[in-house]
Amino acid sequence: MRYSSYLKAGLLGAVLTTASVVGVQAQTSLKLGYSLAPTSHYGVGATAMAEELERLSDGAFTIEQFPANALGGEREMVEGAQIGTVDLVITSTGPVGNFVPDTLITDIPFLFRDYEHAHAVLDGPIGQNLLAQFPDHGLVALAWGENGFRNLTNSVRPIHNAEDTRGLKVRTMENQVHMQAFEGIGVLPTPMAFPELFTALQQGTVDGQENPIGVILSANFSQVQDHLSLTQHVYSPALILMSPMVWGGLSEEQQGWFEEAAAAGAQAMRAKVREDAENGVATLREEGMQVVEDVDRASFEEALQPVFERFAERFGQERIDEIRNYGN
Ligand code: EAX
Repeated sequence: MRYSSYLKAGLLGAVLTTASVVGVQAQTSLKLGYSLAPTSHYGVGATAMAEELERLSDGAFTIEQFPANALGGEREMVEGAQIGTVDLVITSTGPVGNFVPDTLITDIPFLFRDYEHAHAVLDGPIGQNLLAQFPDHGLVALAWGENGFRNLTNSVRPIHNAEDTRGLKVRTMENQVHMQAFEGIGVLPTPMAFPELFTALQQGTVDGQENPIGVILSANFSQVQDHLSLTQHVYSPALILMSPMVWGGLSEEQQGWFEEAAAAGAQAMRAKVREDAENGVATLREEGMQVVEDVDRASFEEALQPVFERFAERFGQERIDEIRNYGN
């Protein structure tokens, strides 16, 4: 009896000691990089993810944010995740097709009708199968986030239809699908990393660029671009990526926390993208931009027909239609 209670007390002591030691050792801070300001949709998503992770892990994991390209452009951050110098990245799919080629299908213009359609595809089997491919390319994809529908801005003239874009020099992301599409409608595509873009617009190295309203706001492009056209020519997904170096060292339970926290981050990101898309145009007008709301989007789709044929050869018409018609 005596011996057993002694044993119990001893065991309890041991358990408590172990618990407190583990608690101290497991307090890990992870570096998360993204290209926009903390107030942007990426910042809102990062904060929601960090809060949920801290809650789920009882403070064992914290996230330190590196906004505004502090860890480099998106391509560099993804490379950093591969080699383990960056733990977590929120990135557009811009450069991701250079790492996981199958994701390029999601960058096809006029593929997604609206936000609901995009969410259904990405959260459903098609999107989840794409996320499952990342480990084969030295990356872990925790969730699809969101950047939003992209709109064209420029400093030369108001754009009402595809014809108006002819001969403009437009910065594109470092993305083969986007470059081919712009070339197809007679634009001179100039691929460039996002951190160089503001200066390139300011100095006139390029005439224009295209991005979701939230990015145009966050990056202060109204200071260097006079015209905005609500072309909504392509949906721009984002991804929450993790370094396999960190992922591989986690228990299954811990990995689950990261997935759950990333899902919460993605939801918050989507909500902020929507808010900016709805309210941001008025702000950009106040900041002096001339806005063309009534864009002839059909003219862009028509001009893109030859490019769509090339995409069909590359990705398979069936796979493209599967996304296009999803949920119909
Ligand atoms: O991810 O490079 C781009 O235009 C992206 O849309 C931007 O960095 C936000």
